[in-house]
Amino acid sequence: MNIHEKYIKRCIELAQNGLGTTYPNPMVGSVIVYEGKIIGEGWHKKAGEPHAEVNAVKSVKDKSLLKKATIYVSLEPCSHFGKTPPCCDLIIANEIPNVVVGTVDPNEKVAGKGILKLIEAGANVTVGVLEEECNELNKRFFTFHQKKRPYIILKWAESQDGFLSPEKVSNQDRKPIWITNQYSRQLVHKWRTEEQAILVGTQTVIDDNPKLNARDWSGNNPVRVIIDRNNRIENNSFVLDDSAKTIVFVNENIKSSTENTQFKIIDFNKNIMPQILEVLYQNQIQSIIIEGGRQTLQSFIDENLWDEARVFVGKSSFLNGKKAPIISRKNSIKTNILSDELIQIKNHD
Ligand code: AOF
Ligand code: ZN
Repeated sequence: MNIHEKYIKRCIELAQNGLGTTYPNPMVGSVIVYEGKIIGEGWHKKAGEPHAEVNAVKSVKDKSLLKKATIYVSLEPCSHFGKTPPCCDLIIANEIPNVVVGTVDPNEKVAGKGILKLIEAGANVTVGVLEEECNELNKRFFTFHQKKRPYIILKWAESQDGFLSPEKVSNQDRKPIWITNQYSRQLVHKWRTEEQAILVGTQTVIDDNPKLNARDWSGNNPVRVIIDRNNRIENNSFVLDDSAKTIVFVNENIKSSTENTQFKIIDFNKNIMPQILEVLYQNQIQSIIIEGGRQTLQSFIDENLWDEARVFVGKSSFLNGKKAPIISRKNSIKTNILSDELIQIKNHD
């Protein structure tokens, strides 16, 4: 690892402090180095608040050193007036001579203009250090801007023998049947705080009556997204309790929207995937975790509309029941959470 990589790696570490709180902004970290020592550090904490570079510059005690320093940023410094002024202007105003950038900002408002502005102002700019890692850091933000849809994570739990649930016994309590252990379940709640939205289909609401919030981990609740073509979910379902922002896709508006619960009509005679993703994109939702059931998950797989799958395999066998979705398991990494196995699959298409 060379010197530039060492400091960009530190930028990535700093940026990660913002996981789950920077939406719709990316996670960004910045360090300022003078004579081989870090003299300032900062990261972007929350949309509307100062960018990483601003916090890094602010943290430098002796501002006169900036004129001889190098600023490292995991993402290209911005060139536009958004909720905050351009970071390029700050770098230029402080006469920081050297700028090292991890990766180019995919946001059309920036997209190379920041780098150009710095070069035109006479800065010595290096671009593309640990580029892949910097892109991975903001996989949600990059997917949103480049593919004009949220980053899609599929999640399910299956039995040893590949079932999502056992043969239907009467489940009058509408409670989920647990396949995984409590540690895996807590991890799922952590994941919910990391994504902007969570989606399930009608059958999952009818069978399990899930709350779809993050109870076992502190952080933001995701926006709940429900596909309920024929308005079949009951009014007393937890997902309609108005306790979190909720979008319900229906073919006909028979329930009225409230401030938190919005019913949106889409055309179920056409492919619903692009319509749903367009509404999510328009709502600035950069990432979504799809938590079932089989039909919903399989539709995303069949349309190749997914970026990652996280599959838990529990220790019990059901012998029969509802089959788990079918997905190619190449590019997968396996880990163990006590008795559960977690298979993480990346879609490289
Ligand atoms: C940076 N450093 O730390 C971040 C950047 O509305 P604003 O002013 O907060 O601008 C948001 C946009 O700025 C965001 O979409 C992305 O392009 C860039 N984010 N840029 O120089 C940062 N968070
Ligand atoms: Zn900025």
